[in-house]
Amino acid sequence: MYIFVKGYNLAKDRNGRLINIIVRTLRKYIHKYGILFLLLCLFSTMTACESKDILGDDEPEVSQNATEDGTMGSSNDGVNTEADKGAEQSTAPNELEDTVSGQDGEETQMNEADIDREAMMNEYKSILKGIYDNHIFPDGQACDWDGRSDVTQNQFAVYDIDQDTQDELILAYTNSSMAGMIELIYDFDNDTKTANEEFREFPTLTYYDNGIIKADWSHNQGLAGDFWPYTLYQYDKKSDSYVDVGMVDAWDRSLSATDYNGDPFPAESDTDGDGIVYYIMQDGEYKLDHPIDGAEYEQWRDFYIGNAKEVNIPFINLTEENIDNIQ
Ligand SMILES: [Ca+2]
Ligand SMILES: [Ca+2]
Repeated sequence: MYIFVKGYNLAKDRNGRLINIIVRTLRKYIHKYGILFLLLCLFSTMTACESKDILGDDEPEVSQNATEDGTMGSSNDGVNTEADKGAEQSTAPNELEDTVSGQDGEETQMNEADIDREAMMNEYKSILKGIYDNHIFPDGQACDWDGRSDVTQNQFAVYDIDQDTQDELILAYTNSSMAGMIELIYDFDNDTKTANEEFREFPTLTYYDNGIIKADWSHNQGLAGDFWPYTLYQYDKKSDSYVDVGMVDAWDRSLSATDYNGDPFPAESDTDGDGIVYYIMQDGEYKLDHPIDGAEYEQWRDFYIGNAKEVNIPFINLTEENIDNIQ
């Protein structure tokens, strides 16, 4: 056997002289043990070579399996090295990012594909023409138009203000009496192919990039001094509309020591002693019965506005040409 192995190894060196020796040796063994033994040797050699090839093909897969279950690295007799582990850690987040971005791309694509943009623009144009030509809002309410004033001084924008990837129609009807001034946001319902009113307020609004709208009141009750009362609205994805999250008013003692009912300034609530207290009303009812001080008010305000940035809506005038050009 030793001679056979030795002969085989030497044969690999393609040394013709030794091949002859091997052939002679094989003949000797064939004569002695028969053809069966020779076939057994050849089969063993071939099987060994085949196994090596299969292992070579499978190596990446084995490595991958080891990284996936996270257990083979420690139980694989050091085959899975620290370098391998490092490679796992560096590839896993990329795979995750790819997956996430792939989903995002798919979602965005689906949204874009789902929205009937032409129907949306036709609906928005119809609303704008109704106001421009007939001076009527989509809900049937007449615009506060005196028959003379320039309707093109009102403004509109097609803009995704609530960041739901779909453009809204924002209309600022301001060329009217104060009572008739209004700002409206319409959103397009792709299922019904109609526009829905998403928001309406007096047009002294500040839009923020986090879905908050600060709506300054058209009037001041008179006790707040430099502070102007307002209502905060927050975009609610579920209802696809803006929800009133609270209105705020204040009382500046330097303007009046008593309110309209004759009640005195709530000095006990003015802990910082600056002569101003605030009222946050979250149930929609105007009621000055729970004064709070500046720190608490600012905490509430910052919760909603914080570092959010103001959004400048790209308003354009309500002209026939501008209406026709939206797309
Ligand atoms: Ca939107
Ligand atoms: Ca105070």
